[in-house]
Amino acid sequence: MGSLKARFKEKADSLAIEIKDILKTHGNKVIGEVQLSQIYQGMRGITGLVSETSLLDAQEGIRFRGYSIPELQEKLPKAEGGSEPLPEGLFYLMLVGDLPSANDVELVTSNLQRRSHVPNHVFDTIEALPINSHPMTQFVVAIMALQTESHYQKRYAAGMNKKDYWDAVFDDAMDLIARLPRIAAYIYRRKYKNGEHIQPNGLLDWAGNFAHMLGYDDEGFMELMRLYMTIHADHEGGNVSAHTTHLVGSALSDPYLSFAAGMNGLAGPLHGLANQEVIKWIFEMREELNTESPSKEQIAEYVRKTLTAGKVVPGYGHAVLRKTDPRFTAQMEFGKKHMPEDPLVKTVWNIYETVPPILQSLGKIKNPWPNVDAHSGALLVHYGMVEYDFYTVLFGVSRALGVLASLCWDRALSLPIERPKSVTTDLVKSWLKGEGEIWGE
Ligand code: CMX
Repeated sequence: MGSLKARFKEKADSLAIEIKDILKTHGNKVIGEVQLSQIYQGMRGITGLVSETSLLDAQEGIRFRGYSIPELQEKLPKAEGGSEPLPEGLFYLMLVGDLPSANDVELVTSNLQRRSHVPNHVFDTIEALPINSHPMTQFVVAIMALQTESHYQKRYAAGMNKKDYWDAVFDDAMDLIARLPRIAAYIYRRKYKNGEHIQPNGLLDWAGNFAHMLGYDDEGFMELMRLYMTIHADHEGGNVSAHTTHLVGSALSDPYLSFAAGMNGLAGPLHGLANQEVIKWIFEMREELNTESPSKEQIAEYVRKTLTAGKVVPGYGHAVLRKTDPRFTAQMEFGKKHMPEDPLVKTVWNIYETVPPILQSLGKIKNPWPNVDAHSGALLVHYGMVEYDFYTVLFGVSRALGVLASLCWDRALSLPIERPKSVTTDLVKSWLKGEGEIWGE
């Protein structure tokens, strides 16, 4: 079997032919209708994108190339002595579409190790930022500084044939995934550990080495990182970080520009930043109530207070999901196995029993159940990572696996520049008076 790049290209070429055929025969097939309310309400429920790497079902949750999270935990190769999947294996699965063997994953790990050098000017750029800059700001600035290394940008400037776009995107995607843990760990050690940096350990897997560079060599934390990097990697194509990366990439911006844009979206509190908001909210609750272990009644009272103050309960609700997020469940299982008596983790479980009926009683929230962000912070705090404003960077490193695999597919399938139609309310009003023609009628 050839290299990962060759396997990807083979799969992409065959799907491109299939898609051409599908569109030739069924291109006019109507797959849905759009109501006026949807264009004012975040395009919720409008199918308008193709993303090959994963698919979200409102009731069942995420499946990566058809595999649920428990199935990934069972079928993907693991580190020696470990029981959580190696995220490099998920990357392979999302990119190629087949489950990797242990040898396939080893090859991805060593390929990433070879590509992991971060040039000094990236660290200098991070150092130029005030230390109190938010870690996500430092992360995005560092990704932009790293853009000097883009194969795509250089080859495009030299007149690359459009048939080769995918090839340059593939190399940039691999380089970025290889280098992001080093950059993220640098930001963490700079901001919270007096700039005492830790050199990579080339004998470790991608997530294990990330844990090591962050300063956590505990095997439990390494296992948590493997699970964390796996479950946060992708959530189909319409979420803000995935959609933004795809959209910016559609203008043929290189993967560094596209991924940095996606990370700016991930930094929003309704998206990835919710993971820091959850722990901040729980810490504030504990401080206000002066207890490490608030009762369910106290939690309920605090939730009502949060809602009355016009704030969201972080970690709850979802634009597509309509049940408990299986990514929450996977983390709950991890907690039961590794830290069942941890008071913060138990508080997360008590919140899970308390919040949904309260949100449900409001009558307007479509999904009262927890999402991925409701649990992750408590597991990190257990191992000593209490600096919650760093959490979204961890999410970002993981999300690179999904959105960059998708970007490879975008260019390999030659998807065009994205450009949906927008309208003004004046035009809507004229439609309603019967004066204008509504598209599609
Ligand atoms: N707490 C309080 N109110 C909530 C809520 C929550 N957790 N979730 C939804 N609502 C409110 C909405 O703000 C909206 O109120 P208004 O009508 O007054 O504007 C109403 O309920 C209806 O919203 P919805 O259709 O159920 O939810 P949306 O699809 O619009 O939004 C989401 C989805 C995730 C942004 C929202 O549930 C939310 O803000 N949750 C808290 C933040 C969070 O955990 N985000 C992380 C999501 C996962 C991720 O991307 O990482």
